Amino acid sequence: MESVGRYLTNMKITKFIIPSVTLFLNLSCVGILNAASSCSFRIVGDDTLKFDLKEIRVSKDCDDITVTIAAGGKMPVSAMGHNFVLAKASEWKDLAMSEAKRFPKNPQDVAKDKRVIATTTFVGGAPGDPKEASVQIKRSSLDPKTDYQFFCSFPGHFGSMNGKFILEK
Ligand SMILES: [Cu+2]
Repeated sequence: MESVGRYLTNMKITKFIIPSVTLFLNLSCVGILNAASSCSFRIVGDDTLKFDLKEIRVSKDCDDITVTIAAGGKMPVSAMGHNFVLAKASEWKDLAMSEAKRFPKNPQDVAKDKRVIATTTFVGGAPGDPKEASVQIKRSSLDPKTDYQFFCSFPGHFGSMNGKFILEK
């Protein structure tokens, strides 16, 4: 009889603990998702030279910004690679043209240009290609009075693969 009593007590505790833990986990997940969705951006580049985002709006509450570039097509990175490069709006076009001429496949080479504020590696859609690449940017390292632009530095892509990077005030 004693063991039945203990069993019933355990049942009561379990019934109380499990819903509490579940509620806590749900609340935690909502918190994490909200924080992540406002400061993390995912851009998909496809085989028709298009990004699915034409602008990125960064909330003023976000200091740690993450941008992920993802391959949405099937073509290989060597023929249809995409990356995310951030530059000042006043400098991005000249930068894009010089990068297209040089075509550095190594993102460290892109970053050597002083006009590059942030860059990811190239992604591609063929088997074995990196499908996603991310970069972190500190909002505090940017000037809210300056206009910024992002683009893909693969030769021939920047004309259609670009967008505004807006710091909300
Ligand atoms: Cu591209």
